[in-house]
Amino acid sequence: MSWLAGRCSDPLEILASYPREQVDRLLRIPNKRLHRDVAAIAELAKPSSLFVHTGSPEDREYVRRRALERREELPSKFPKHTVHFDGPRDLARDKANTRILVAGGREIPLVNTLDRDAGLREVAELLKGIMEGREMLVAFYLYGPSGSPSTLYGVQITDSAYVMHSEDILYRNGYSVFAERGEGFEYMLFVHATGALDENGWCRDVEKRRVYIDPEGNATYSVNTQYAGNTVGMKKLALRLAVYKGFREGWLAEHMFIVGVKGPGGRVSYFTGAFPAGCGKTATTMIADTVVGDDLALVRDFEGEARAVNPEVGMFGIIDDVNPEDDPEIYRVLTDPEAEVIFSNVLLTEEGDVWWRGKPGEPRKGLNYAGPWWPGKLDEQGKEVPPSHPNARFTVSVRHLAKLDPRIDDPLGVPVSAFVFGGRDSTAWPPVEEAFDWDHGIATKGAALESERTAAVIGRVGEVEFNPFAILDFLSISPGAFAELHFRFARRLERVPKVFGVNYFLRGRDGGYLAEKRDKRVWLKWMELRVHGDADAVETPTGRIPVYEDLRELFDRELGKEFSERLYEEMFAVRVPQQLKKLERVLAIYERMPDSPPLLLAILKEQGRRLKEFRAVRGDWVSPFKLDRR
Ligand code: SPV
Ligand code: MN
Repeated sequence: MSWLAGRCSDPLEILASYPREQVDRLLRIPNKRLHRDVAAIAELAKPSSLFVHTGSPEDREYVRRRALERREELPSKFPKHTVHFDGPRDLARDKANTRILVAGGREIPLVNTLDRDAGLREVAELLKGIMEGREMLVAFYLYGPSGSPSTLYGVQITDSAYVMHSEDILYRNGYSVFAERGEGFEYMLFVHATGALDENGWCRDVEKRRVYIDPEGNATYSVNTQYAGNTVGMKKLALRLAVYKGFREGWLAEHMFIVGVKGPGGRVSYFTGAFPAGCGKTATTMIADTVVGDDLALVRDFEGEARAVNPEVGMFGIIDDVNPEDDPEIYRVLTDPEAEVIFSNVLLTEEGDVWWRGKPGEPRKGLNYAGPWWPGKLDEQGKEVPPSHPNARFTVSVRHLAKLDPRIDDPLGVPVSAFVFGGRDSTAWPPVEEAFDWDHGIATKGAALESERTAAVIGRVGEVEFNPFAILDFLSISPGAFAELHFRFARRLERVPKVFGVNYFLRGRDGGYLAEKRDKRVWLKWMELRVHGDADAVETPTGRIPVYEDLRELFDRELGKEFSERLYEEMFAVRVPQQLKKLERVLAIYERMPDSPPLLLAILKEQGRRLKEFRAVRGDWVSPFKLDRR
C-alpha cells in the first residue's frame, strides 16, 4: 500500500461522494489496496469529479475529447492530430527536483535522493486540495505485453487528460487484467497533479514542481508540471521503480531500444541498445530491419536465455530535425492524417498546420511553446524565439511503423543476441567494437558510457558527460550497483549476449567525421555476423574490430558504397593515448564511489595495463592492418 493510502480513513465513504457509475467501475476491480489508494488521493486532492477508464474505445475517446475541451490539447487541421504546449518553463525533465525517496535520506552515488518521510510529507502538503474543481482520472496500464511474466502493472491517477491521452497511445490498457487479477497483486502507483495554471494554460507554480519516486511504496508523485517526462508515470517514473525491483529480483530494466537485424538466410537477430541523448539511438532504431521498441526494455532470463520485452507500444520521440530525407519512416507516420498523434511544443500555425524544424516549408505565424509566434519574434533578452522547441516531441503508436517487429506482443519477448552501447566520442572509440566477453563489455562499454556535449547543449563544447548505460537520469540505485546487477544477471544465462560499443562520431585527422549517417547499417550487419561467428575480427587491447574485407563487402552490399583501405585504417586504428585518457576518466569516477564492484574496477584497470603495454611495443597510433586476425 502506498504511504498516502495508509492515511486514508474509510475508502468507501470517501468514494461515495463521486458518481456511482465511476465508483462501480473501480469496485469491479476487487482489490482493496487499490480502492484505498484512489480514495486516499481523492480525500487529499479533493477533485470535484471522478473518471475511471475501462479501456473501452468510448473511454479512450472521452479522454481525448476532454483534453481538447480543457484546451490541454489544441486541434490541428487533421482531426487525429492534436498539439500540446508545456509552456516555456516546463519543457523538459526537472533533474534538480526529481528525487528518489530513501529511508533516512541515505545517499546513493550520483543519484538525487531525499529523506523518504520528509518527501512524502512534502507531497502530501502539495497535493492538498490541488484538484479542487477538477476531474480526477484513473487508468490502468500494462508495462509489457499481455500475459507476459516480465510485465509490470501501473495505475495512473492524474487530473490531466493530456497525460492520460499520452498513456492511452503509449501503453496497453490493463483494466480487464486488473479486474481479473483482483486482490493482492502488485502494481505501481503514479499520482500526478497539474497544479495551478496561468492564463496560457501553463503551470504557474513551477518552482514548486516536484517529482518524487518512492521505491519502497512502489509509487511516484509529481506535481506542478505537465511535461510528459515528469508526468507520464508509465514512462520514466516507472523505469526508476523497475530498476529498483529488477535489482532486488535479478533482472534488467533498461533505457534501451530493441531491434531486429536480418542476417544471411533471412535469420533475425535481436539487439538492445543504450545511447545517451544525441548519440544516435533513434537513428539506429529506425535504420535496423525491425523495431520492437525505441526507448525501454525489460530483460529477463528465461530458460538460460536473455529475453527482452518493450514495456511500451508507442514512441515519445524528439521531433526536432525529423525530415523526409533522413527519417522517411517517422516523417511518413507523423504526416499521415490517419495516425493519432499528439505533437508537443511544435508550432501550430493559424491555418492549423503543425510545423517543426526539419519539416519542409517555412514556419508561419501561429502558437508555440512560448505563446503567439511570428517570424523574427524576439524574447525578453532580444534573442530570436525558435518556431519549435529543440525538445518538441511526438507521441504516436508504434503500430503505425512499417518495420514493426511481428513479435512486439510476444509474452516471452525476443531473445537478445547483443547489447549495444553507443556514445558520442570524437577521439577514442572506433565505429564498432566487440567486447572480449560479457563482463568486459559491461565494464568498458556500458558502465563507461560517456557523451560529448555538442553545441546544442549548454556547457563547453567537447566536455564529456558520464552516463553509464545511458540511464544515469533514471537510476534509483548507484551506477556501481547497476553494473553489479549486469554481472550477476549473466551468471544465470546459458547463452550470454555479446556486447558491442559503437561510436558514430569519431573524427579523422582533418577534424571531420569519418562515418556517414547511413554507415550505421553496416555496423549493425557486422555485429549480426559476429553474433553467429560468421565474420573474423582483429584483436586490439580494447576489444575486437572488423577485418577490412568484411566491411568492404558489407559497404558494397548494404549501401553500394566503396570502402577504401585508407578510410578503414583511419577509422579502426588503435588510438592509444585517447583510449587511455577515456579509461582513466571513467576509472576515477568509479574509484570515488564507495560501492563500485571490485570486478568492475579490476576490468578497467586491466584494460589500462593492456593499453600501456601495447603502447610500449607499438606506439600511439596503430594501424589495424598491423594486428593479428582471429
Ligand atoms: C529521454 O529523455 O530519454 C526520453 C524522453 O525518452 S523523457 O520521457 O522526457 O525521459
Ligand atoms: Mn528515453
